[in-house]
Amino acid sequence: MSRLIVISNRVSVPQAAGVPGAQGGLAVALSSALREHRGIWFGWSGQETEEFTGHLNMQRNEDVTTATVDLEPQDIEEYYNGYANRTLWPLFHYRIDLTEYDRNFSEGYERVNARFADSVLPLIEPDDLVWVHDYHLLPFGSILRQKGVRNRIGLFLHTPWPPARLLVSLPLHEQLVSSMLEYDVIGFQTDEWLGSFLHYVEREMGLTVDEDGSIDYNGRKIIARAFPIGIDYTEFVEGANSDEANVAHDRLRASIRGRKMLIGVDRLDYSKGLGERFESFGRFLSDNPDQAGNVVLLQIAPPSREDVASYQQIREDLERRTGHINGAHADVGFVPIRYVNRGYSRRELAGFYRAADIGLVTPLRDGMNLVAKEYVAAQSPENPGVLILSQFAGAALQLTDALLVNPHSVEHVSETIKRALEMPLAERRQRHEKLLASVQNEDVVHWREQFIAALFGEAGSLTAERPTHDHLV
Ligand code: ADQ
Repeated sequence: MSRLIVISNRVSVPQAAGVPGAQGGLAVALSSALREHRGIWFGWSGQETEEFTGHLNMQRNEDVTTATVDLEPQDIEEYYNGYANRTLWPLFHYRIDLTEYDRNFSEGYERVNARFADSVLPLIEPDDLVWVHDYHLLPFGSILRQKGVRNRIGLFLHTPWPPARLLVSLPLHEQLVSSMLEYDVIGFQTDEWLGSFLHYVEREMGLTVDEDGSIDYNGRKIIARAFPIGIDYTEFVEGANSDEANVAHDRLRASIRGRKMLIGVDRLDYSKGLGERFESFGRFLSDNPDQAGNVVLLQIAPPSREDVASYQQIREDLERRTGHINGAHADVGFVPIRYVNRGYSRRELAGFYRAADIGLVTPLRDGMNLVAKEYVAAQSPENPGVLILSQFAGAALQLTDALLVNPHSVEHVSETIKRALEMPLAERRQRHEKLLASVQNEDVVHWREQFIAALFGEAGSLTAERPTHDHLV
């Protein structure tokens, strides 16, 4: 069996389930794949060092080997805060207004990708499968190729891929995309992002895309395909039935005193549409004075990327909006928006989801959105809540039985909240049953097996000089 080498910006050291703050579904899924394949997980430690040495910090936890390196402050500024989070993240979420182009950022990005490649190179053996994750590492595969690595290498992009008309605003866009064509497999969350990518390579690069979606490039065939990510369903449901989840559920229900509750859980990020969500809830309260005092929105939003100015602005903006809406609608014993900036364990979150009558998931653009799937998985089938989901989340392509909304329209979202609150039990159950089947069947294990099978090499995707592997999975 081939080993699996996972490369991602950050590495999550495996922890036992149930530990407060234990890692999320992706980390759990990757850890179990690494365990099965005797693999290694490589990435940045999250730590700073004065001078980059490439020293690998190797650890073994719960049968998974992790290898991390520290980065210099300039690397962190230009690669992580710069090109990854000030250039690619906003551009990939269709926010060219927030996209910053700076040559130092792109140089830092290339430099850190090369440093990562140099560091991990001695760990790669000829038969290993290499699985690279996300927008931080798009050129990583091409750098490994330059260093003579002939292994199968795949990339999975967790974010959207922007339409070609937006992507061409990125200086050196063609160089970036060409570097991605050194992978054997390129995975996207949905057919929509895949379609944008294929459109770009056909129209901007003049390449041929075959019927099966594979791209002809320099005599090789690259598989480009959608692999929608899911949650670790089994682990999540187990957590949702735990004592910790029940305590969190009961505590929250008691505190809302028989009112109806909506829940939002998101990293504090402009792509999540939190400002628009608060405005929509405010509109709902204004349009339905009979409901004022009976409905609460709990928004959990842990801060992220605090060194980037646009993230500081969103935080201030949300505090202002919360104050404004609460000021207009609160009463002595009632505050309509509970806005909380901290993390919770996955089990507590599951209890909170179950306590909520409505899951309000309204990103302006999202690669997938796992919160929507977690909300569905946490509901009690006898009395499930209603999922309101943005049509611009990747998850909307699978969760078609949610109430789909345009998050930019405060009227539409406000009316949909009303509809969800009034939805009869029979309809809630019917919708939930279908949503649950999708979340359960297309879980993270399914995702990872599909990707690894494609990476392992489907017929026609291996070139003659690459080793053939026909003994895995
Ligand atoms: P994110 O943008 O981080 O992920 P999402 O898919 O919603 O978005 O995942 C967030 C995760 O963090 C969820 O598992 C959620 O439970 C957890 N979380 C959020 N707030 C929390 C809190 N306060 N305490 C504890 N846990 C919290 C990126 C892409 C998404 C894509 C995922 C996976 O932007 O589109 O779905 O990767 O590919």
